[in-house]
Amino acid sequence: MRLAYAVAAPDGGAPPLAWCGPLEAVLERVRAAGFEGVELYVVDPGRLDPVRLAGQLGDAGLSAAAVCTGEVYGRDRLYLSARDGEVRRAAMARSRAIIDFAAALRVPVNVGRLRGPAAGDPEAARRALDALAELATYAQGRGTYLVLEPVNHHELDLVNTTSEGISWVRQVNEEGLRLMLDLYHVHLADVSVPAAFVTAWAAGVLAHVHVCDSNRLAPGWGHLPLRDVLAILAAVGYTGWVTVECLQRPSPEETVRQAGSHLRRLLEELRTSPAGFRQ
Ligand code: LER
Ligand code: MN
Repeated sequence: MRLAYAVAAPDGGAPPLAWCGPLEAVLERVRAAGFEGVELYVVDPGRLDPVRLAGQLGDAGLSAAAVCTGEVYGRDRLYLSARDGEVRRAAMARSRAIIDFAAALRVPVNVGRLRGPAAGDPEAARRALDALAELATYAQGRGTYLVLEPVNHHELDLVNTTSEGISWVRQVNEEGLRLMLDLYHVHLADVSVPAAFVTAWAAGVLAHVHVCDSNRLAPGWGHLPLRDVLAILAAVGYTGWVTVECLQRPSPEETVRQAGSHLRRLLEELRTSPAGFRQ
């Protein structure tokens, strides 16, 4: 598995769960903290040049891991389940533009809050599923795919648990839609954190992972069973990205250092003494 850190693309967004700042300096610190990649938070792809960004990442010795779309809902309130056709069409147009951007970087696109809520509307799930099917086909045609992220019930009421996520991926049944798990949402929504990761892997759909700690701070500053999750991912042979997506508190500089050193220490323990990993 490869470690990435969430970073805001320079498009005017200010995501609370990613490092927002002058890109060159941010990338240098992310690399220095031991990360191999960045997951780019994108809200307005029209303001971005993927070729220039790819060059900046390469210069910093980093790869792009994925594109995260949470702020399309969080800031601009565009979402795929919207009853209002204009909001839905705008969400689709923005999603296609983000897929184009991600395809140029050869990375998948996260669909977390972007799918939107149901808010008591029995037709909302159908609209979101239809939109996902259309976008999955669009992504596949451009050589990439979407990763659907179950999100806890405090944020959304549509696809909260891992089994709901697996069920949606199966219903859409397109190569262009897979599943991702965010440890924070899993611990709030699922019965068992380890079982969620094992089940998603066994279903053959797990393609991306987000981590943080129980308080949404950097890994190691709370009490989530991150060690167990990494042990499971290593044991099953997961080779995808694990992105740190957390509150940038007390500062992004301290957060990235804590996240990098904690994760690298856990992975080193796992590599050198897998049998004793849980002690
Ligand atoms: C938000 O809680 C989140 O986890 C993002 O990855 C997607 O919106
Ligand atoms: Mn997430």
